[in-house]
Amino acid sequence: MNEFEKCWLNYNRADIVPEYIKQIDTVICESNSHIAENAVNEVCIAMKDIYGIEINRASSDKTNGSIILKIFDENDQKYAGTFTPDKEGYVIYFVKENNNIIVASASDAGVLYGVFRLFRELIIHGMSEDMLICENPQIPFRMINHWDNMAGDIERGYSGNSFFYDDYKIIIDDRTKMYARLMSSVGINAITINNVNVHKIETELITDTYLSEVKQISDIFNSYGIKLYLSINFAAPMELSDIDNCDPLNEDVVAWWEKATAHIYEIIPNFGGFLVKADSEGRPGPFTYGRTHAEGANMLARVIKPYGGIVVWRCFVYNCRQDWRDRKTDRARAGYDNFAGLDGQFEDNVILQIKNGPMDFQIREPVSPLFGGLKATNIFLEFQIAQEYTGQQIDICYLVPMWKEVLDFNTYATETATVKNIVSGKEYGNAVCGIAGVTNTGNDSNWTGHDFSAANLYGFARLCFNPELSSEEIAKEWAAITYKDDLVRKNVYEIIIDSRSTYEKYTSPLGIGWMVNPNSHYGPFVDGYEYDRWGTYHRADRNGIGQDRTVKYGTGYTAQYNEPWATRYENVETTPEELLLFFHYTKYDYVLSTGKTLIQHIYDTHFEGVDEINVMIDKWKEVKGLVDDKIYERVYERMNRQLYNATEWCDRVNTYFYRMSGISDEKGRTIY
Ligand code: GCW
Repeated sequence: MNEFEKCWLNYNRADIVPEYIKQIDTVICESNSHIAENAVNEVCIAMKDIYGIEINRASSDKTNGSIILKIFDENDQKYAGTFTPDKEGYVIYFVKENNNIIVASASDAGVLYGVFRLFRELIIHGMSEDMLICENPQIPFRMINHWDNMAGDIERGYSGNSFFYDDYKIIIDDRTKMYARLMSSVGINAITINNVNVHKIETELITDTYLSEVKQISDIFNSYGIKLYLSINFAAPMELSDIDNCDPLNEDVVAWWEKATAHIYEIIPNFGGFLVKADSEGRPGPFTYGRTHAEGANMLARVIKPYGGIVVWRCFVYNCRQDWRDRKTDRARAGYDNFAGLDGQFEDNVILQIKNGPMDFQIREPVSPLFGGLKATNIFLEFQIAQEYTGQQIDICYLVPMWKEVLDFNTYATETATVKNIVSGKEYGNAVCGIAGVTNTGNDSNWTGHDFSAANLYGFARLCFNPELSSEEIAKEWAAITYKDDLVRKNVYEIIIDSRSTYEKYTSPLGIGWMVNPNSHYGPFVDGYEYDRWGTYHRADRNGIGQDRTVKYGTGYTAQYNEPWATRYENVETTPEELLLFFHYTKYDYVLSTGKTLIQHIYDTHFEGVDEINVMIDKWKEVKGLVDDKIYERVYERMNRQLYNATEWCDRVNTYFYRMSGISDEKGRTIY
């Protein structure tokens, strides 16, 4: 087993133990469920690690000096005012007269979340006598997707190998539990443990070959309030039986799924459901049989419904065999073209999972128009916490600001249909909706490769719990619970807070995307995908650059948006400038709102991006000696790799456009 650290649960020892903490010597909890036991354990761990105080569990007749974990009742209501916690919400308050701290919820899972929240609060703000924290999670499903393969590698994994699998075997050890603690501490309640690209071997995860071990992981997850889900292979009946097709309307296929599903629930009664990538990048799906995605998803949904399971169906369906000469086929259109027409046709336990943008997790994309196109369908929003196109956990790129933009985006399906209102269920009144994140974890000792990438994992979960939190609040919170020293907290905050903008500056400009090395997706290669089949073109020539996605001259993509977006994106003048090249072919001498020409903007931002990394490195150097040397060195090493990468991006992009356009940098800096 690789060594592992505790990330944001590595509670730092407090220098001073406050009086109210010194008075506490017991934890009281009436429930004996596994989740409640873990809540009690978490109180003991935190008291010991943070304050050096060993406490014991006491019976409920003890009247003072306790942390009391309980099911919410009228007594708590007196303190909570008009607020009532739901099953995953909590109320936390302090009763001065007897020095008790109360954590109350409608369920044990909510109590557990409340315990984690309590100690976060104590570390960051300390406690006031009138402390009252009332919170319900805003998003019902807060899901993590692993792209882990049973061979042990992770698709787009940048933090070592899988901690779930090694050499086709399932691993269950202390790390599994630590992982469940970490996820539970920030309110994650659903996890898929295998890649959406389900190979032959992972197809067998739903069979007796692996089910009893999957159950063990599920039990650990359950004891922290998390349900386990599996990615499945739509062609499983073909892979695992004699049936020669996977047509969703074939009775034999349906019967096969019924039997397989009944067996899964026999072994794992609390199994969450299936995640499906179908007809996407070579995966099997209903299209082969002339069936729609509604027919495909509904077949599985009906099979799993009697057990309370759900089917999460991904909308990442597009033609990945395009011809670069063809200017009409537009990958950005694909999600909407394939799914908007199916609105209202899905079973109520089907959820469509939509990537935040219409392409593929680039540093800048518009919000997928599909969010505004589906009004009668359950939706999960999919983010990529793993930094596939955003620096691969070598480059620092704090993604929370980008996710906030997506959540706040108003689709104008109605006046109030922001993405966050849709995925929280507020907009259309549905309970089955949420956010899923492709995780950035692996078996590296610090879990996320770059120490600062943990801020993305943490931030993702915090946003799922409360999308109203600001990027700044989340970054500060994470830095405060991760690091003890004030200067370290401050400098780390300053390093990460604008790092998304820095990354954008030195990579692909104004929403154009890609320009990366094919396959690896790290490092610059301006024409890397330009003549390829993936449909990701920048179309640069000697006069300008950009994709024309207008109705008038281009692919017609802008029409997929509701008004006023459709008109705004259709016209160059009203297109948000950061997305200019996503929507319009633009000449190099086009003047931006800053007064700069497009070409000068490209040169300037690229040089600025590199300069900003140098500032980040200086800030890190200031904390040498204030963090553990091992941590200092591994972060420093990655920052230098980032500097190298940024310089390479800057020089290649600038040189490329200088050679294309023949226009010099007006500041006369070196372009090769
Ligand atoms: O962007 C692509 C990635 C693939 C990934 C796919 C997807 C799991 O490069 O590695 O496959 O997205 O989201 O399905």
